[in-house]
Amino acid sequence: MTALDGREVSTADEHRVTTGPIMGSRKVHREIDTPEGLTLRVPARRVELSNGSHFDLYDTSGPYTDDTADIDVHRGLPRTREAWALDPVNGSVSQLAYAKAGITTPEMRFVAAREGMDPEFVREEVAIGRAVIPVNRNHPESEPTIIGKNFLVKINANIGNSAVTSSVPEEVEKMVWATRWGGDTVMDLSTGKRIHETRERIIRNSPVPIGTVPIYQALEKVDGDPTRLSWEIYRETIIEQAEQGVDYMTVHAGVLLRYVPLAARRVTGIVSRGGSIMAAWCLAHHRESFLYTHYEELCEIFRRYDITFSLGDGLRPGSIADANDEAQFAELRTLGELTHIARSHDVQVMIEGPGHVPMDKIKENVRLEEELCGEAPFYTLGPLATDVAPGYDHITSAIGAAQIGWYGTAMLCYVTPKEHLGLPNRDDVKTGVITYKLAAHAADVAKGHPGAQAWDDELSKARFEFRWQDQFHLSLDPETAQSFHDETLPAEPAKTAHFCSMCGPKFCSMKISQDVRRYAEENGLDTVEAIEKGMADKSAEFAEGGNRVYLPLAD
Ligand code: IRN
Ligand code: FE2
Repeated sequence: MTALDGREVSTADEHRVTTGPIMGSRKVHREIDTPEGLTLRVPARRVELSNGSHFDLYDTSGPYTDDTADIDVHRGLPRTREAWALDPVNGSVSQLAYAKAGITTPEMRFVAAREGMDPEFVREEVAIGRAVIPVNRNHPESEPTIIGKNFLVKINANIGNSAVTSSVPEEVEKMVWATRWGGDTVMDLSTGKRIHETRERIIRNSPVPIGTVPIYQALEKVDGDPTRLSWEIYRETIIEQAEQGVDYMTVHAGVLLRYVPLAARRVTGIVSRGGSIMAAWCLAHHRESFLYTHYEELCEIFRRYDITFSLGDGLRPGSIADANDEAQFAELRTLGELTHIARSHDVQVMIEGPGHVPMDKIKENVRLEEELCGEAPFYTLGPLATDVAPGYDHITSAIGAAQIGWYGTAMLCYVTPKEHLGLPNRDDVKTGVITYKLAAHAADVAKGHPGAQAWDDELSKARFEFRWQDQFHLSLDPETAQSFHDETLPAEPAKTAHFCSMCGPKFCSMKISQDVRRYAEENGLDTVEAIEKGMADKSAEFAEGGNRVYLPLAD
C-alpha cells in the first residue's frame, strides 16, 4: 500500500506509527506522590542545551516519543489511570462532582503539575465549571489535560476518514502524528466505513482525550437520511461510544426549530455538519430537536462515564458576512441554558464557537459566551478573520485564533491548509497543529500565563548567543527550523557561526550588539557612549565596504 507521505510500505508495516524522540529532546517524567498512595508520572519534553542547562516543554505526545517505551498498536497503551479511580461521590464519578465535594482527584494533581499550578486552584476552577478535565472512565490510557481560560490555551486536531479516503491505520498514525506536534486533544470525525473500529484503535492508542460528534455515526445508521434519525438511535450511538471511552462529545442541542429560519437569509446559511443534520430533522418533523427534549437523559448518561459536553455551534457563521448575527447568538443563549442544566447533573461542559469572524467582531463573542454560559470553557474553530484565502486557511484562522485565545478562549480547534478544499493528509495535520500551537502560545504569552514567556526568552537567548542547535531544538518544529537554515548554510561550522545567511557575516544586527557590549566592557565605557562609538566605527566600516547593505558571503 502507499502511505500518506507517498512511501510504499508493505502490509506488515501497515500498522506502524511514528515513534522516537523529537529532534533535540528527550522524554522525562516528574513523579508526584498523592495522598491515595499513587505515584503520578507527569511527562515533559526535555531540551538539553549546549550551555549545560536544559529546558522542559509541555508534552502531549505520550509514550511515542519515549525511547524506552514498547509500542504495540494492537495491544494499545498501558491503562495507567485505571488505578486512579476514586469511589463515587454523591453517586457520581465526574471530576465536577469530586471538585464540588472538595475532593482533589489524582487527575487534578496531574494537570496541576503539568501546568505548574496549585492543585487546589485546579479543583476550584473545575468546581465552578470554568475549567474541564475530559476523562471518560473507559479511556484510562490518556494523560489528563485541563481546558479553561486560566490554564494554557489548548488546541484540538480533527482527524477521521470519510466515505472516500483513508484507512484505520492511517487514522491511528494521524492521531499519533497530531499529538507528537502538540495536539492537546484529537477529535475523530470519521464518517465512512469502519467507524467503530477506527475509533476503537484511536482511543486504545491515544495519550490525549478523544472527542467525537456522535450524530455523524447516528446518521450512518440511517443510511444518511437525517429525517430517519430518532432519539433511540442517537442514544444507542452515544452509549456505544461512551463504552469505548470517548472523553467529550459535540452535541448540537442548541439548534432549535424556531432558530432555523434565522439562518435562511445568510450568505452561507448553515455550515455546521451537525447543525444542518439537526435543522433538517426539525424541519422535516416540525418538532423540537430530540437532543433538546431529551437533554436531561443525555446528562445522566454523560455523568455515568464522566463524558464532557462540547455543546455544538450548529448555527456558527460560515462567512464573515454572517458573523455575530441573530441565529448565532440565539443558539448561544440556548447553550447557556443547557450549560446550567448539565452542571446541575455534575456534568462538565465546554461551548463551541465560530467559525468565520472579522477581527473587530471577535471580542464580543468571548464576552457574550462568558456572560451567557457561566464562563464554561470556550472552544472555537479558528475563527477565520477573512474568507478570501482558500489554501491558506490555517493562517486566516490562526489570526482569529490568537486573538480569541488572548481574550479568554480555552481551546482552539485547528484548521488545516485543506480547509474548505479536502480531507487533510499527514503533512496538513502537522501544519495545522504547529500553526495552532503558535497561536495558542502567543495567547498564553499575552495573557501572562506563568512560565509561558520563559520559553521565548530561552529561545531568544540561544538566538542572540548564536547557539544555533539550541535555537532549533527549542523551536516548535525543530526539523523545519534546521532544514531552512541548512538550505543556505549547510556546513557544520555554520552551526556555531555568529551570523546567518539573511544578513551575512558583516551586518548581523545581533553580532553588532554583542560587539558594542564587549567594546564597552573592554574600554570601561557606559553603554550609551559605547553605542555612539560603536555606531561610528560601524559607519566607517560600512563606508569602506562601499555603502552596500548586501555583501557577498565569502570573505
Ligand atoms: C469547534 C468549535 N466549533 C466547531 N468545532 C468543531 O468543528 C467541532 O468540535 C467538530 O470537531 C467540528 C465539526 O463540527 P460541525 O461542523 O458538525 O459543527
Ligand atoms: Fe468555513
